[in-house]
Amino acid sequence: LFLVMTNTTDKLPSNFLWGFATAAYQIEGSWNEDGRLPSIWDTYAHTPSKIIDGSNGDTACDSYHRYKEDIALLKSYGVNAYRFSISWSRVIPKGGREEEVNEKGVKFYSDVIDELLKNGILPFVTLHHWDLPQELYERYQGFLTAFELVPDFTRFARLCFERFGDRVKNWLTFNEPWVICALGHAGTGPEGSFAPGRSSNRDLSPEGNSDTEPWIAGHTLLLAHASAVQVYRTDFAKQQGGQIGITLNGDWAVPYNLEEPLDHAAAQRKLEFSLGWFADPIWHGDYPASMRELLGDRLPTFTEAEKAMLKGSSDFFGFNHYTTNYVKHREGPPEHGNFNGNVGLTFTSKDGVDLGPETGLAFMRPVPWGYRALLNWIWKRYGAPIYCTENGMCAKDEGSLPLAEALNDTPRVEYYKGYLNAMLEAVVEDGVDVRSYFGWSLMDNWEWCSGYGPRFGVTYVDYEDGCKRYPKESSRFVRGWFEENISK
Ligand code: PNW
Repeated sequence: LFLVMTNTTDKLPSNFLWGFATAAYQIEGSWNEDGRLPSIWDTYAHTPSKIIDGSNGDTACDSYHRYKEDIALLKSYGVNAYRFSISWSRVIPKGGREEEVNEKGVKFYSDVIDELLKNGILPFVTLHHWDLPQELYERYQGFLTAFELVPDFTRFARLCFERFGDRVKNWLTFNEPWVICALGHAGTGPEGSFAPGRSSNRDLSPEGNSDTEPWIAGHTLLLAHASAVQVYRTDFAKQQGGQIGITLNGDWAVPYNLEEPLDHAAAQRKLEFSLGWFADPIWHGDYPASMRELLGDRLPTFTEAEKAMLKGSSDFFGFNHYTTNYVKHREGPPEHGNFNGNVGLTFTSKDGVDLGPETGLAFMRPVPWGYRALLNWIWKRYGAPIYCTENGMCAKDEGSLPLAEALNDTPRVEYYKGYLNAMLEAVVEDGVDVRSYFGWSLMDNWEWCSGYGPRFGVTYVDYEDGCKRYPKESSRFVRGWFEENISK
């Protein structure tokens, strides 16, 4: 008997998951309601001069109160899945493994999950989308202290599996470790500095060491990921029948000068220092050789037992992708205090021209073919099924458009058209195993250090009018695209 799996269609498989994504701190608001305590992002946003427009997520999109409306929107968009995150300090306000559970917080997520299922929408849940309980940062500097953070995170994860795992079958441990480590522990400027805001740059932070801390934080994070996955697999996966993974962010890198071997090496290094940093330990059992070579002892080492625990610790490859950049080899000694300069990379436009047109965030240029290229790179290097968990854009100056114009969001429609077709080509022409797509984001929301200016939503949120929601043209486009491109 031969079972030959060939792609006989030019469509996505009928069980393909699609929908939109959000994160707790960016949409919920109610930062001090029903027993929630602050996370490092509350503290950071409440610190003067950290956020471009001086805003914070105190109210955000008010989704804590409006989640039913959000789910009704999702339903009207025709999605079959929704990706959201759980605020750790809402369910365990102080965060620690001995600390009390906040039942009101647990009930909130339980209600969200029930409401989704009632509407035929699969919950895809991120445990940690950057909002570390403030208490844990004060107690032991969060990700800088592995022997505390790992058991604390594991207990938080266990609580979520216990309370929600009967209904949630798709879990992500961490969202974008690279951002936590590089932007949170080696910030270089106001726009590239995220909570907890540690950096060697004393204008930005009273403490921190950008040469060592990102690698320490990343090491802790990998161990916490592996530990949570072990708990899930040992105590929950079989009865609950779910899967668990991690989501990594990666942008495609193009050698600045195609004739220059050093630029080719730099582009490869850029991918290894972003995706490979976390994916190599998870799929291959250790950090990429290029990282060890460049960082030496600054990069912590895994014991054999840790390597064994990490290897295979993700059922799938969660992937967030936004853009493509030129990368150039950087000559000279490491540029201390600058994440990329430190590893011999320069990001640069070529002769003043970038790969794509400008958007609302300086580094995000739409380059659809970069998506296809990077999906192929991941598939070739790791061979794991890929779940696209974020992709989307904010248009230049969109934040200041009047409502009627904002709803007619042609640049976003163009972006989705390009990127969705590139993903489809990766699947049907290149044979890459992609199983989900989540647009970022369900609605305009609080864009971290950039505040409320950049609008990433397929839904407009009128912050001046009680966070009223209005579907944009892009919501209809994405729906139509999937109706056309998923096999019946
Ligand atoms: C991702 N970078 O963030 C996050 O997962 C979302 O919460 C966020 O809203 C979305 O992308 C849009 O920005 C990133 O500087 C933030 O490389 C910054 C970077 C990458 C991803």
